[in-house]
Order: sequence, then structure tokens, then C-alpha cells
Amino acid sequence: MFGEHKPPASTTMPAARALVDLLAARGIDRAFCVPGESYLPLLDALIDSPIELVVCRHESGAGFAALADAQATRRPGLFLVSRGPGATNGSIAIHSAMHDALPLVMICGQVARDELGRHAFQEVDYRQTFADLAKWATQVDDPGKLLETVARAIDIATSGRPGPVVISIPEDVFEAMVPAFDSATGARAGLAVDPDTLCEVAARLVAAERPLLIAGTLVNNERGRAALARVVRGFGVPLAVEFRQQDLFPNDDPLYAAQLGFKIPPAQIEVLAGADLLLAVGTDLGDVPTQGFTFPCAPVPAQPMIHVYPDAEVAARVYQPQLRCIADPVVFLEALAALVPAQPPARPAWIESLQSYLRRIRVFDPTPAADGVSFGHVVAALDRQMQDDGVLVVDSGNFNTWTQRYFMFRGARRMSGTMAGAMGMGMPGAVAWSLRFPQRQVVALIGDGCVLMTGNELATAMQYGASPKIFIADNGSYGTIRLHQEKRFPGRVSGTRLSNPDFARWGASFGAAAFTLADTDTVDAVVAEALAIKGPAIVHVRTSLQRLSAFHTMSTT
Ligand SMILES: Cc1ncc(C[n+]2csc(CCOP(=O)(O)OP(=O)(O)O)c2C)c(N)n1
Repeated sequence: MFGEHKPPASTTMPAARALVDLLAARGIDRAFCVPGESYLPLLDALIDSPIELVVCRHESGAGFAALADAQATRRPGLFLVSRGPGATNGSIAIHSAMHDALPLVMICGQVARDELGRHAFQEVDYRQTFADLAKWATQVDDPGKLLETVARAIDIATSGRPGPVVISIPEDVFEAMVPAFDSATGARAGLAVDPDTLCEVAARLVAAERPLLIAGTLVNNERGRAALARVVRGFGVPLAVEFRQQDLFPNDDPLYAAQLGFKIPPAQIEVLAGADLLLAVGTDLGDVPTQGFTFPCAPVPAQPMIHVYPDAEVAARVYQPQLRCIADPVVFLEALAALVPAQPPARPAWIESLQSYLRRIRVFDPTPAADGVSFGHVVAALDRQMQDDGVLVVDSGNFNTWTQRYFMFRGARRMSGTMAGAMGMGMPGAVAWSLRFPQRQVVALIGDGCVLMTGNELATAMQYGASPKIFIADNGSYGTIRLHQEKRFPGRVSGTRLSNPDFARWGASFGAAAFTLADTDTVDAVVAEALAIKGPAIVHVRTSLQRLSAFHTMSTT
């Protein structure tokens, strides 16, 4: 039933205030920013609003923090940037949100309307600049259309395949008088699921001998994870998860089969390809989870496939499954969970074939490395010591391949990182998670290359009382690229060597607790000490370059 709707009052207010009311009504309670003179009225309106403002040190940090906040809350992440250089600095987060299907809103100031089109100071046409990066880029040229434009942008960011939107607002528009925001508007409902389709999917899941469920990022929220667990266990169907979505389901459960990230060994793909039914839910089946569109084989999969996705245009891009269901994937799983059979079908041989690979790679290799601490030892210690609702934020680089072998996402442990593989998410992401969940352990794994991109957001952690524990894997190299180099141009090192500061002293200069970890024998003790710190802690791990990856060494690439 619709509630009673009173027509909007005819009062007017400055556009910046009406904008803040609208953002708050859409569930946004935090904004990350780097300030600029182009949006002063908005900064001012935030003072008296329920939206908390977190000032950052670089727009990429603000953008990554907003992205992580969207991951943590599954509500739109918001960041505010100044025109021109501010907006272009923030573009890395826009690109990441697009690839990660995360709802992100970037509001940027713009030159005043009477200067538009005259190449005024720092002027950029954001609609052109972000046309390819964002799901939608718009500019509010008419104050009367401010609220409808912003409401539309948020709907675009959060519907179908979620994504980033860019809203440019000329500085004089913020000060125009507009009608007050009517908070009764904007009710939303999820995409429903057709009951006949559901019954068919349930029947097929029961009948299949070797079904495989592939779950993606759009399922990764509290309701989605709960429904997914009921479906996986109720139908006894093994689960493979999309890249960096390991926290979708307990990794130590026999029905957890694989993470479909980069470099899956061909032997494992061969086993997965033995499936006789694929049910892909909430993944856009891009090139990463599908191993370059080879599993499932594109465009027509080798086995019957059912694809559940909320956006027909995205779902139809490559694959022609037997059955495509355009629906909200969480609503779909919840409805499917109501149809589980009395007993899950037994598939011991199929489950065992999937488990044998995981068992093999999870055997801990205690051999110390000759040129530094193997980062695998640190990740294994974190697995032993982190709380069951801890959050592990991973930056991009080979140091985090160890999480696939030695870190079990179980209980309420969460993972955060970009599927887009952008370097720099680690520090601001950890700050955002720690601000959102001050009681939980928030640990970040960050390479020496990544940490000097956005590491200055440690200052933001200090300023706002966030308490992330940062483990820096320092192998003196942009190691991932060095590994590629070693494969393609053996022995020829170019552009990948790094000369680093003493990261413990660097962290201490911000006021964080700081540790140096250079000896394999002290890994457990240093991890324990760092985790016990109340505020932020930096652990400078002098890691092995030779054993930089969980799956390769530098000399055996
Ligand atoms: C913003 C950005 N720039 C460049 C790259 C390419 N890239 C991927 S991994 C990597 C090296 C990361 O180095 P580091 O943080 O030291 O981790 P390691 O690879 O040594 O484990 C680079 C340069 C990227 N993914 N993102």
C-alpha cells in the first residue's frame, strides 16, 4: 500500500541545502571529500546535516574510501571533489566502481554558468570526460532541475548493474533558491522473479549430477550471503565465487569450490568444466571470472547455463545461456531458497573432485625464503589470529594471492578490494571500513608500490580515529609487473625497481604504532602485537621478492 502523500510544501531553500536533504533521504550518511572553492555552499550545507563529512588528502583516496564504504553498506558511496584537477584525480574510483558494479556518486563543482564554454579556470566538460568511465555523467544547468537530476543519478547508480555517476554542478547553481526536497518521493522495489522460472531452476538443480553455482558481486550483501548459503546447502550445489568475492560463503565448507580470479591453474578449470549445469547469479560473466570467456565457453556454453542478472543489456552482451532470468539476484536466491528439497541431493564424487585441488594448495609451506619474509607466512598468521568478523582489505598486487591459499573467509569475515585491480584502494579502503565498523578488526594488505600511491590517507585515519592495521609487503619492486617481465623478458629489469622509505618510521611519523617484520620466526608475535594495538598500526614487512606470489616464484615463472 502506498503511504499518504502530501504534496510538497511550496517553501524554497538554497539548492545546496535541498541537495543535502535529498542525499540523506536516499540513505547517504557519509561523504568523503577534498574541498574546493567550486562547491563551498555544499560544504556549508553539510555542517547542519546528518551527513558526516570526512576530509581526505587526495581525491583518489576520497574516491576509494567512498567505494569501500559502498561495499561495506551496499548503499551509494559519495565523494565530493573540486572542478578540473579534483575531478580528474578522482577518476580512478569512477573507473573502479564501473568495473566492480558498485554504486558511487561523485559530485564535482563546476565553473559558474556565465563562464561555461569559455575555457574558464579549471573548466572541464565532465559529460564528455566521464562518458566512457561512468554509468552516467551529467551537469545541472538549471537549478529547477537539480533535485530531479540528482534523484535520477542515484537511481541509475543503484539500479540494474550498479555503477558510478558523476554530477557536475556549476558553483552558482548551489546558491539558487529551489523548492524544498519532498522526502515522500522515491519508493523503490526490486525486480521480481517469475515463479515458473524458479520452479524450473529448482527442478534442474535437483536433477543435475554435477551442478555448479557461480556467484558474483551483486549477491555480496547481508541478505544475499544468507540466501546464497541456504541455496548452496539446501541443493547441495558446489559454489565458485567471482574474483575478490571470497567472503560470499565460508571457504572451509566442502561446498566452497573455487575463486574465479586471475591465473586459475588449467587443471582446476578442467575439473570445474566437468559441471553438467551452471547457475550464474549476480555476476556479469566478464573476462576475469570466465577466464577470458573460455569457462563458460562463449558465446554458447558447453553445458546448460542459467544466468540471473538484473540488467538485460549487460547479461546479453556475450553469452547465450539456455535460460536467462532478468531479476534481482538476491530476490531470486531468496525465492529459490524457499524451494530447497527435503534432503540435498548427494554428490560426493563431484564435491570431492572439486575439493582435492583446494586441499592441495592450502597445505602450508613453512620453508623460509632466502631474501626476506614470505608474505604467505604473514597471511597464514592473520588467518590464525584475526577475529571471525574481521575485515581484510586487499590492495592490488601479488602479495594478496596468498589469501587464496592461507586465509579462510568464514564466520562474518569480510573481504574488500577492487575487482578492477586498481592500485591504491588499500589504505583509504581500510580507513572507510574502520570508520564504518569501529568495533571490528580491519586489516589491510598493501604492497610497497600501492602504499605510496594513497598511503597518505593514514592521516585521515588519525584525524577521525579510525584504527586499521596495515601490513605493507615491501619487496622493493612493482613485483607483479616484474613477474610479467621475467616471463616475457627474462633477466631484463626495467621500470620496476623501487627504493623505499623505512615504512615503520613513515607510519610512526603520522602517529601510528609501527613495527618492522624482517624475521620469519617473529611473524606470529608481531602480528599479535599489531592486532592488539587500539589505534592504527603499520607493519613494515620486508618480504621476499623471490617468493612474491602464492603460485609462482620469480625464478620459476
Ligand atoms: C593505478 C595502477 N597503476 C598501475 C597498475 C599496474 N600494476 C598492477 S600490480 C602493480 C605492482 C604492484 O606493486 P606492489 O604494490 O609493490 O605489489 P607487488 O606486485 O610487488 O606484490 C602494478 C604497477 C595498476 N594495476 N593500477
